[in-house]
Amino acid sequence: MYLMSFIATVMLLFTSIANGHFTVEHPPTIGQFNDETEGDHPCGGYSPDITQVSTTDFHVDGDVIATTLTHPESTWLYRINIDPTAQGNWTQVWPIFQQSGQGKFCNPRVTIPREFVGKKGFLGIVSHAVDGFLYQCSAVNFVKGTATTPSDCTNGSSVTTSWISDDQLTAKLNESTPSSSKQHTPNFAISSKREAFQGFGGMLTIGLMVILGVMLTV
Ligand SMILES: *[C@@H]1O[C@H](CO)[C@@H](O)[C@H](O)[C@H]1NC(C)=O
Ligand SMILES: *[C@@H]1O[C@H](CO)[C@@H](O)[C@H](O)[C@H]1NC(C)=O
Ligand SMILES: *[C@@H]1O[C@H](CO)[C@@H](O)[C@H](O)[C@H]1NC(C)=O
Ligand SMILES: [Cu+2]
Repeated sequence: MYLMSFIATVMLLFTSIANGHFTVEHPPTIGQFNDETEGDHPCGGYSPDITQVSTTDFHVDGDVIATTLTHPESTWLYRINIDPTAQGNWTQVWPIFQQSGQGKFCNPRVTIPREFVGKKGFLGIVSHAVDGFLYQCSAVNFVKGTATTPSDCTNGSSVTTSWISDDQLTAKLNESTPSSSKQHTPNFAISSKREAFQGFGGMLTIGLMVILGVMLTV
């Protein structure tokens, strides 16, 4: 009985640590999704070139941003720029907000200043969660009008949101260089810890903990 619940607890712990960070359903992101480099500014480990990527139309009077969060909580920044390599000079396009609860969050009415119509650029989504900052980018073509909301634009049943301020996220509007500096170090440390946990080290730790559990219960 004790053993069963102990093992269940260990497995639960393992599952929560092995989870990814977040993904974007809409608009489509650029570059291969990589969980390990999602903390790399500006696009999660992908160095974009607007001349090399295909763009998705994004309607300035209202369009959809849909994400799936695999952390229990995150604050979010939506930002755009028209730099060919997505460096700096970002414009914020939605107030920073906090999501509580894992799962899908679909925002069907993100608006963009009309001066961007006819321009190609990037929509960047930044998550500030328990293991630091995480990034994804979509390459977009800003067009007039309002998008129709797709039927899969839904919110997870346990997801709630609230307005919040987050100075560190706001500072990301001015960040231009890829974060190879000290700022990235805490992120890296956590991500390598997670990697180790997922690998052999993790199995060994869990094995030892289970053995310990057996010894404690008999
Ligand atoms: C920053 O972006 C805005 C709008 O995208 C543009 O008008 C402005 O010239 C840019 N500034 C710099 C320094 O590139
Ligand atoms: C998701 O929830 C937000 C508010 O938290 C709401 O503005 C939005 O419309 C919801 N999305 C859908 C698809 O209902
Ligand atoms: C971005 O940098 C400019 C110039 O250095 C500064 O005036 C502005 O306040 C900064 N914005 C944010 C959001 O940090
Ligand atoms: Cu994460």
